[in-house]
Amino acid sequence: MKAFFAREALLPEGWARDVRITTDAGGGILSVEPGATPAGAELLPGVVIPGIPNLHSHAFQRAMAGAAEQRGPAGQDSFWTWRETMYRFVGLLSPADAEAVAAQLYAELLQWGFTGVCEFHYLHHQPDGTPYAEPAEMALRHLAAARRAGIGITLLPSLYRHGGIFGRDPAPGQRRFLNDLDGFMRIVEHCRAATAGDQQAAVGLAPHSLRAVTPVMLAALADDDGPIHIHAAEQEREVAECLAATGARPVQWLLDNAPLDARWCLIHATHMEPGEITALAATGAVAGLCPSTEASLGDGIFALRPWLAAGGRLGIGTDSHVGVSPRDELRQLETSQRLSLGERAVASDAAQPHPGRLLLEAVLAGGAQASGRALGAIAPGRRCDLVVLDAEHPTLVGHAGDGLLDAWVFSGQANPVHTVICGGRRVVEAGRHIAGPEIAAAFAQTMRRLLA
Ligand code: NGQ
Ligand code: ZN
Repeated sequence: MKAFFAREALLPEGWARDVRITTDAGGGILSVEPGATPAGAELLPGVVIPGIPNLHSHAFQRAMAGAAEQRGPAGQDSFWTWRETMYRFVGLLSPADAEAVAAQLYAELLQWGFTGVCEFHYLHHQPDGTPYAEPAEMALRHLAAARRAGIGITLLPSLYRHGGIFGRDPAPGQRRFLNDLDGFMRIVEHCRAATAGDQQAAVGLAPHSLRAVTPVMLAALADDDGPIHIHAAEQEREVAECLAATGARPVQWLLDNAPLDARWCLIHATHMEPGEITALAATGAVAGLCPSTEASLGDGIFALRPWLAAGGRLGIGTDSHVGVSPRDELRQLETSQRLSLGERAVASDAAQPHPGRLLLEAVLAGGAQASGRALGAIAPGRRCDLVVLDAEHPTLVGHAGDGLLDAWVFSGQANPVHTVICGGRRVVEAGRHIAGPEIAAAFAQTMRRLLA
């Protein structure tokens, strides 16, 4: 048994002082005692908040962050031209590359305070589409990277069969993604076997999108215990294609045809009509928001206010990894609302005037639900995932409580995360990942080759 001690920590009941947190050998929290003494405990140097779940990652895209920004030859760039670039890039990645890139990404996520990642993984096969000898090779590389970096992971093998709604032929650039249901389930089973008994890992399912699966396939996955993640309603064109093919918008189609409930996470859900917002919120499904990627790809602005008013659950992901910090995702989420509404402090209500606190608590709960793991709170039975903010850092000094969370989210560019504990293990010290240099060296080697 190990014990940590925090002078100040955010517990489910609110801010508490002199908190002693004991853990079991597997990295779960056994007890949380405010008003305790530090005797025999490791002192956490700062203000302690729960580690934040990242509910949407395509780790390999970390390697193309910043490399797909220029105007295309057709003179107009969009989500769809970015996707062409991404498909070309996909062809270059070996399993070792994928692992090196993922390890770098996961170390970065930890340094910024993400302690769990949902890896929405569809890059399954060799460049010509032939499965690897181990069909889950690429997924297992991500598991290896997560273990190396010390981050918790929810592997979400993705079912990808078609190239457009519903049942269009896939494009050559999608070859590495494709499986039939049997091939897909084999990958899921191998992921489950590799993570059995591992408290730092879980496995869910990810039908990629209504563009990639058929209604029959979706129905076959919908019995699973979850989590079940699916991209939905990210781009206007996708909404128009779904309307033309089915007579319904993507979220409405899912409401009508899939048993949406708390197992589900709809990634993006950017374009919803008011009726879709209230109906989706009522299912208990999580909206998986990826603000920096949604801005980068020109997706649109999520309707945060009506979603919150309807009691909608939400979490954040870094998706294409143009951003890698919870701070930036939360800032972008609130700031995009300000730009579109001409107001400030949109993510607030009478009970909680601080957007920093309101958004943090929302994404802890929604992110934990979407991860299918015991995350998101400093409480017995949860994973011991702790982020220690350096209260003496110039970004935070003089702030306290909810005001300190606002300062963390909305002020400056530096990173005031000092220490990160993940599954009871110290993985970031003095702002640096403990294996950072070795992980970065392997990443640099891969990047020089990929971009040469
Ligand atoms: C993805 N990314 O699966 O990586 C997608 C692009 C698609 C985002 N949507 C591919 N941000 O949706 O077809
Ligand atoms: Zn995605």
